[in-house]
Amino acid sequence: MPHPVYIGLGSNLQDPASQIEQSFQTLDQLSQTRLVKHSRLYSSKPLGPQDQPDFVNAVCLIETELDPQTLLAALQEIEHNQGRIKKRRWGERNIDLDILLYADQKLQTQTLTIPHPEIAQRDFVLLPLAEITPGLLIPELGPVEDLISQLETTFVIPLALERQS
Ligand code: ROI
Repeated sequence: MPHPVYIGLGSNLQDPASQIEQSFQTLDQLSQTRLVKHSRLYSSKPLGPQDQPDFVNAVCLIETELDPQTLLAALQEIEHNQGRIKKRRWGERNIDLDILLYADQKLQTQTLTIPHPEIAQRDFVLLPLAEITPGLLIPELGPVEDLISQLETTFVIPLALERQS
């Protein structure tokens, strides 16, 4: 039985929008996996050092038969194949793929924590999540909209809108 899994995508180097689009495609081609839907692309102010470009963020829902560790390895391979550049901690990168939620599983290993430990603090994750699955329940934390309402001002804007302004 395939498991529903939410993936967060982020990029702020080397044509971020195409980096994200390319990862959507690759995820859909992954073995035992299909892309169910993805959010719009969002522009967001960097969390961390401010002397770096704005990010493009998105999330997608996949269905996969890969277990969490195998999926993590597959995501790392996608990052590697897209020529993952990561300049510094909390710094700029050309592609970042995070497992946000894996069905309703909770998991904590050396390399992987599910749900993603920062999910409740990251508007650039929560807003696209609420777009594709309104009312999504985050294990232990509640509906995604409640988490969004607890965050301060947001600098996360759908990319097409930002380009118009
Ligand atoms: N900031 C934003 N806005 N979006 C990200 O995806 C992102 N990813 C990161 C750090 C550098 C912490 N900041 C980010 O890894």
